[in-house]
Amino acid sequence: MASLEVIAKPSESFNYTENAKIQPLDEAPAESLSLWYNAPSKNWEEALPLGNGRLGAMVFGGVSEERIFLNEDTIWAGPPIPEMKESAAETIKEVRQLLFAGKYAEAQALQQKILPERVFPRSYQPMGTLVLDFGTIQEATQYRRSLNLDTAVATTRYLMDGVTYTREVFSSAPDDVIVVHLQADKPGAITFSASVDRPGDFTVEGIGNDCLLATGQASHGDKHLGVKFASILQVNTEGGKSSVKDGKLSVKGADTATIHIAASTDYNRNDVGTPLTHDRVATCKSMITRALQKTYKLLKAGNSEAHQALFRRVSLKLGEPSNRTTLARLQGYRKGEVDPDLEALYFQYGRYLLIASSRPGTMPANLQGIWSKQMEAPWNADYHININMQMNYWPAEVTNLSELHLPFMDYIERLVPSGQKTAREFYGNRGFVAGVASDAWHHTLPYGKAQYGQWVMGGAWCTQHFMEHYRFTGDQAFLKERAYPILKEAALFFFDWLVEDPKTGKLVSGPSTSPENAFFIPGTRKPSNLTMGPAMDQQIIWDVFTNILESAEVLGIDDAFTQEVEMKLNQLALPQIGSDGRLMEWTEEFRERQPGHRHISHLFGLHPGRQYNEKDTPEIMAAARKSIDARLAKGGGHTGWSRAWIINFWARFKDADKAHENIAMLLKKSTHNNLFDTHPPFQIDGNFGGTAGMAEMLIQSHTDTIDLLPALPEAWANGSVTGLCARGGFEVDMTWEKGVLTAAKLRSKLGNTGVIRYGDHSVTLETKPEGSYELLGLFGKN
Ligand code: FUC
Repeated sequence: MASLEVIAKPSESFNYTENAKIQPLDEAPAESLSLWYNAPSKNWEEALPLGNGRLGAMVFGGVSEERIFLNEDTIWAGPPIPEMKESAAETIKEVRQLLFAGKYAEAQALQQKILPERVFPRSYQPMGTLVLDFGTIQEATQYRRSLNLDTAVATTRYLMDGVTYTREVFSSAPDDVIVVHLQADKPGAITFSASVDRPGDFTVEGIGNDCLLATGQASHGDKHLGVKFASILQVNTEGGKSSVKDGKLSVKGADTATIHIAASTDYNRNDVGTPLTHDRVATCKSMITRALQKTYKLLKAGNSEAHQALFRRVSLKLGEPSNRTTLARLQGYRKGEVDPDLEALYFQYGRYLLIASSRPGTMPANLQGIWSKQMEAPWNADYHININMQMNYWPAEVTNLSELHLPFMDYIERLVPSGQKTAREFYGNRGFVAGVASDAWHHTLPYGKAQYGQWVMGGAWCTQHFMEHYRFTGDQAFLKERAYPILKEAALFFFDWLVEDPKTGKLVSGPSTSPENAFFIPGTRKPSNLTMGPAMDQQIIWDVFTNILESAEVLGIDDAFTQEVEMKLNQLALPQIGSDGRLMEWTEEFRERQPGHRHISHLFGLHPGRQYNEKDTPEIMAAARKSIDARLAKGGGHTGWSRAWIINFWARFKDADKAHENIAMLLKKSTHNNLFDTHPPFQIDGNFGGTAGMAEMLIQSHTDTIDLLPALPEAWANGSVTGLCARGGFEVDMTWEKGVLTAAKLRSKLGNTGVIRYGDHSVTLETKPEGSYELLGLFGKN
């Protein structure tokens, strides 16, 4: 099966029909950094996401009924995972000979024979759906629902029968509970029943007169028995009464009601084969007890404070806020209206989503962050590492959320033991390897069809993130204890994996694919995928090797290993420019089966790599530009994440208007009404890649220079940004008018020397730790 195939069950409906009549409140919330709507969500893709990194909620905001889809980030259906049939070491030698001899079909057929089976589905799954039934079909006026990105609270409010109802929901990081608070401006007006359901293994029982206990296990029917979980929903009322009957919780005549939701699972991230044995119910109870020690006001304040400590590090102003609903603006934008403030909102939404789906100690953000509605999510909502999961983390460092990068790196380190086993037993190599995708069960064997499965670069690509974390933070202990060791593991694999191309004597990787593209075997109309030395492989290996040499220098390491890295780097084949001037995706000038393919893998060295830039490799930059032009001319960028990647490419080309054109395409074509990215279907990588791309237009630091406003488009003529980060431990604030920088301030965290460039001006600045510098006056002075 091609990895592009999406499994969706037509029978599953996530639509909501509102039974009450709704009259909108057409007044924007006071906080302009809000998504807001004047009607309840009609479907999941209009609902508003909340999360504390672990517990996710999608709030529909209905009046006759509230629906809140709940997730917990470790709820995954379980093994079996792909299993090894036989060692590939000997076969691979033969496959390589066939590929060098141009016998592509034979090579691929042979490789296919030894690939483990794909096991599908084995999905990340929902924890359940909470339904609050208000039993009302009357008219609600002044209706508005919103998500405040600054406070991380979703609010639904309306007027009915002379009573204003307000419902607030948040997922608190400090208190580790989801909180749903209902209030009315008249006493005794709150009456509803609450139930929770899940289309899978699930039991609900009442405890006392204010609690529901829900327990279950992720699975696919009786297969893939996975993570067991418990969840407690406890309601606290002021006035009125609560009762529990037949798995339903009822509240009658209360002044306020606050539902606290806690969850605990047996997933053991440190040893995934050995589930945790703690008492999950008792854990939930103690979480609820702790939460109950705080008033609602305190819980809410704690949630917002913790969120703002991260969120407020960066501000971005690109245009004037609007009084129209987010949906009206998006609809206008889709028709061609200019709305830079909506783009700024989208940028901040990406940061909001990262804060909500990835916090130190949680699972990393998966293909859907933490928000998934289906028991069989598209691609299992897994951890695809042939671009998607990496893209999730592209905004982390530059948009000042460095610590949120950690769950990703923790996870990659947890793959290492499995990746070492795969290296040793499947490939007969040292080091560690991980391929196209993994999941909660840490499998690393290649699997499925060779066209996507036979690719050994996923883990190595992820090691780049460790190096980038170091470059931004300057954390030498991290470099020594975490970045260098994992880079070394990746390199050891390549030492044994690379072979000499008999034609050139250069070292090439293979058998491998250029994700997930196909070419026609020369002289035939037969598509094939496997080759030796596809451009992306070579560029990723270049990245790993050069990162090692750079860190070895910082750490003062010079040994047999680093010498071998240097030797192999010198012998590494690097991508060539084809007869048509494009950067070649493969070592031969094959005809591509899909010239507009969504993966633009051979431009890795441009972004997220740093191999190519105008100063050092102008010819390659020109060739890369031809490659991207050709891809776009043939319909490239048709998935959300592909479009987001293209923004980043154009930013690196410093082509501001092309970058902006692609932001517009992302928002017009690949964005749901709740601003979630759509592949289609919903996939969160495009949100993160879009945010990263916008940051890349405002600041770049992947070369030895910090570039201010390297790709400022005409559409953003006036604006300001604070708190963007640059490599070397810097933070930058900028203001510009009519496209010209009018103020720029740099804060140095580490006291490094920085070379800062704006247009044709550049300055070398010696800094002190914690020093703050106005830049504009300095340009032209040295
Ligand atoms: C990659 C892409 C697909 C999809 C999947 C989850 O393999 O090729 O488009 O995004 O990941």
